[in-house]
Amino acid sequence: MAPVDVENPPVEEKMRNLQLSGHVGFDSLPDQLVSKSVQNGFIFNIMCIGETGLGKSTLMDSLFNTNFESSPSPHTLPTVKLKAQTFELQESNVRLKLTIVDTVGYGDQINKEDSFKAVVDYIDNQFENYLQEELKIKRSLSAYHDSRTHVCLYFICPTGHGLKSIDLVCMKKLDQKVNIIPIIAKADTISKTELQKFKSKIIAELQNNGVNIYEFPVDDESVSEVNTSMNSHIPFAVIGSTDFVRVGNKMMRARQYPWGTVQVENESHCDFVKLREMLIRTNMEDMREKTHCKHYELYRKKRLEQMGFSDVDADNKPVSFQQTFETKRTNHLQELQQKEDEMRQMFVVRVKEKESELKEAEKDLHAKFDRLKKDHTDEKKKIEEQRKKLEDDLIEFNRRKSQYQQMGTSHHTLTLGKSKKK
Ligand SMILES: Nc1nc2c(ncn2[C@@H]2O[C@H](COP(=O)(O)OP(=O)(O)O)[C@@H](O)[C@H]2O)c(=O)[nH]1
Ligand SMILES: [Mg+2]
Repeated sequence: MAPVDVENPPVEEKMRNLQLSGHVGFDSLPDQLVSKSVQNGFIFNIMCIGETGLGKSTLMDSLFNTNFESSPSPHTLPTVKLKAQTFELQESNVRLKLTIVDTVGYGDQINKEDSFKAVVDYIDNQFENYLQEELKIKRSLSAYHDSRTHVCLYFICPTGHGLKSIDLVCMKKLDQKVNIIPIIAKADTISKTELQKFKSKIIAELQNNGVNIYEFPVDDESVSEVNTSMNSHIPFAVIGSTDFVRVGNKMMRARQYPWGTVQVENESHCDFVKLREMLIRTNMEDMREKTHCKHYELYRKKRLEQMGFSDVDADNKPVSFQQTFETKRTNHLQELQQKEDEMRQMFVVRVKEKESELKEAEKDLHAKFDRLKKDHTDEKKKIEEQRKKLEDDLIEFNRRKSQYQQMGTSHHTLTLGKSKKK
């Protein structure tokens, strides 16, 4: 058989089925994948949304059968804060980097209108961080700590009445961003018949308000049966506990009351085991995949469109990233050029204005100078005249003086006589 040119396959040739004459070995591909994944370890990020004291921390301890050592949060916080804690867990040879995000202060404010805002911002920020890493020239996605939220456990208060408006608003805001699994918290506080009604009411309310919650996938044959049945149990009614009681010869997580004991892992007591199976054993990978392929994809699309990128141009013709970039670059350069021209024109206008201003000022100065000069000449002339007059006066005075002196010597007696008369 002629070798197939892998890089330039003939376009019109259809895929053909060939029988192998012997064992080649690519049936080990799944094993290679498993071994690689085990080596890298896994990342899973859970967000717990629910009012303070609904048992979020206790449930996390119960789910992962450990003690995450969280301190109870007060009811007095002015705003909702997101607190993320990351833990390295290991079960046999599989390592799991688990991040638990807690919504501290959720529902504790008098005005609960903006409670969801901090949560939405947190989820968007994690998407943004991933997008920025993806857009880097030198990416290191394999070493990158992916903090995108894979699942959001929404803790519903076991009132028996239905959802609160804060629940509906928050879930509606999040349903395009994250896989939401609603759960009824502290399910030991609600009776069995009430619970069933409560569950149906919650589902009806979610449907009526168009809230899309996460559904366990039913397209994979190996899990479709169990997932279909589990989908009908949502919202799971769960119980958490940090206390253990001896059942037979095993220590079991349970809550003890004066009238009896509820076991966390007893399926006739609550849905805890169902939640654990679905969340960790069966669908963790699906949630990771949906986060990447559905929710992140949507975020990425919106953000790139915001930045002005698109797969098609105004005429609906496909454009490449490169083309868009080139167009943007040309537009930008044109804009710059235009701005520069504008600035140059403005400069010229300004210079002209300044020039005429200066000319005006020069003219004024000249006029002032001429005026001053004229004043000065006038003044000088006046003074000159005065001086001349003074000189004339002086000459006249001197003349008169000498005249008087002469007269004084010739009419001496007369002068004396006159003075005697006085
Ligand atoms: N009745 C009942 N109480 C619970 C349950 N889970 C937790 N609690 C109790 O609720 C209180 C608050 O729990 P915590 O996990 O700190 O709530 P968080 O503020 O949501 O993290 C503690 O006293 C827990 O013992 C439950 O399933 N049922
Ligand atoms: Mg807590």
